[in-house]
Amino acid sequence: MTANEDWGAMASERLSAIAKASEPGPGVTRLPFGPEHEAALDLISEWMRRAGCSVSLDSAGTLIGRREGPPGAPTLLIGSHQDSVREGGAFDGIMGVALGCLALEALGAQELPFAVEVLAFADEEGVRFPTALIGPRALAGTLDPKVFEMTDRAGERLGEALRAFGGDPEKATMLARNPDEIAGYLELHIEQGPVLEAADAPLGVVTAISGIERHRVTVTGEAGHAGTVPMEMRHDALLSASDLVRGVHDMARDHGIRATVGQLTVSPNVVNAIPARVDLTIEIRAAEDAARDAVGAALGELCAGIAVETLTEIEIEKTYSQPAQACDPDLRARLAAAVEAATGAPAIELPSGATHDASAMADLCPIAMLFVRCKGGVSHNPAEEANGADMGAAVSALAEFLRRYVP
Ligand code: HGY
Ligand code: MN
Ligand code: MN
Repeated sequence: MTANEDWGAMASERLSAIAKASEPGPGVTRLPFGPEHEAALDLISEWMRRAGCSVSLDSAGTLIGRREGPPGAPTLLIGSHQDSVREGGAFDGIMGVALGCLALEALGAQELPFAVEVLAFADEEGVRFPTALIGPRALAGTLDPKVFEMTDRAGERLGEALRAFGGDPEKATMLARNPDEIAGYLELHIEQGPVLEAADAPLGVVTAISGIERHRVTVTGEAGHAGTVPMEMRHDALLSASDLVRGVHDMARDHGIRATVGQLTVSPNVVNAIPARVDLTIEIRAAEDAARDAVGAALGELCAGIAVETLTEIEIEKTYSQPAQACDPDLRARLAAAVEAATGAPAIELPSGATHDASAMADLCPIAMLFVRCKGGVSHNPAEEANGADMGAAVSALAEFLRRYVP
């Protein structure tokens, strides 16, 4: 078998080549169902063929590389997403597809007692359309056909974009796999955080994937002249929103979870008028749903208190939620043993603050994730980087997992 560093070098080479399948500008911008996705499919298809797989595109736009097993044997799914955020990195998502193919390549012609499919999902980030995970949700049978009515910034419907790409919205809702035929789902992914680097560990086995909820907030005050209204008589929407941003931060910190006010717009947004209105988003994430629920429930009270103090009105509405997903203990143990065999060191275990395709695949089958060290913990950023040696170790660990695995 080729040494770790060879697989790592091949992974680096393939990922820098596919990074060019991007819109112009810093980093990688590869959204689903556009020319960049099309270009990426050609490269991924080649990776899959070199891994001994037959290649097909399913109706939800997922590229599938299948390596047959014995008749009637279950299928082990390995995958991640081909899309990126705008001006993102070259590893998030696509690295999991590349390493999955390389691990199969590393096995050569070795027969396995199960079939394997490598899956390149079209859309995990939900950047182009206000929804995500249509590929894994189609396989899990949890896809809501209403999402095909959602539109992107240019007004194109998701269903139209998918059909133009070679998919089929109607058939996509009939892709649900039979759980009895699926052994499990493994996802290799760059950590996107600083934990492995701080522990000087190349790889980590994920314990659970955080749940998420998102809220839309509207703060209504009163526009006024910046020079004539005394401070104590103002209904300043931005002052109120600032108290809310600080309150959300402190509450999350005190509850040991993560909260982000990622979007905020002020109106009328002029230098000499008191802000009349602020629209903002609050996103909270936690590896345990109870902690997230507690903070989510307390947001209403926080808003009410601030509204009274600042003489404004605050409306808050939950717009999205996704439960935390525990990784399967048996797959985790097998992955940890394979990591130890490949690296000579016990695997670090850690939760995932980011969500993944695995979050949706958990509705179909047992899931497990293997994290690869992330330089500086930087992700969703052109500087995102996983090094060749660590990726080589991940290929060897996954190949070792496949060699040992008996479903
Ligand atoms: O938001 C997330 O955690 C993922 O990167 N889409
Ligand atoms: Mn991402
Ligand atoms: Mn990702």
